[in-house]
Amino acid sequence: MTAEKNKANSWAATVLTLFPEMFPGPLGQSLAGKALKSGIWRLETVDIRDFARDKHRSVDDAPFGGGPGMVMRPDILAAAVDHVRTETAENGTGENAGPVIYLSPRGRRLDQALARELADRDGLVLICGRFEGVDQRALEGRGIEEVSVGDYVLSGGETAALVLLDAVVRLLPGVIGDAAALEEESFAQGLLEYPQYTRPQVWEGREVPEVLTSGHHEKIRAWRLARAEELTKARRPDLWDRYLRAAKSRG
Ligand code: 4GT
Repeated sequence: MTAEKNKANSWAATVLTLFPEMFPGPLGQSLAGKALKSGIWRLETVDIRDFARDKHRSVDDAPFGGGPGMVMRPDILAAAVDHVRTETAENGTGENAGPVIYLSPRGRRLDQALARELADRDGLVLICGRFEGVDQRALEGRGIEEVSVGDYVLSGGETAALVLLDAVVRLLPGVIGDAAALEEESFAQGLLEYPQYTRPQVWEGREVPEVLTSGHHEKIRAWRLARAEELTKARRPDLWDRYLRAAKSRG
């Protein structure tokens, strides 16, 4: 496969934002950063302000009905979305840009299952809101989906987009070199991670659980599963219920 074809086929994130300099930010480091440099995924930013038409390049206006703050204009945002969709349709690869997602506390909550779904697409178009958010008509008019990274309020969608991209990019084929690391996660599917230990074997009088230094791989596996189950039951009864129901339906 040529480098050109490889590039055309790599997973692509397009981020629409008023702060393009926030990207790749932390995703330029470590695992995701290496994968970005090696072409496993591509990142493009689109400055929403480039689609403003007046001399002040304004992208927001006061909310109809009154109230505090400003709202992102639907015409400017839609022009930016249309530009991205037209570009990906015309780039000769026949590739789809993937779903267009507005990061918002109202959206479907991001979890591992959603991260996997998104990693299986050709890419993503992410819209980062600022101010009091975007005009509702832009979301409806362009069939934009919504995803939330959790039940709290952020001052902008950019940090939410970085969280989503981190969760998705590490699932792309070839990003985590060690296949065993991903397999280990699926072994513990639906459970919190078991506790980890490394050297020194005794630290401030605290010892590493003996089984972990025993070399008995089956015992280690059983110990880790028991700890993962114990932790999940105690700290995340919601996950524990789901885990039990999944185990029962498997029989
Ligand atoms: C929370 C989330 C998010 C915000 C979340 C529009 C203006 C939304 C500020 C933005 N807050 N975005 N994606 N929990 N704030 O995902």
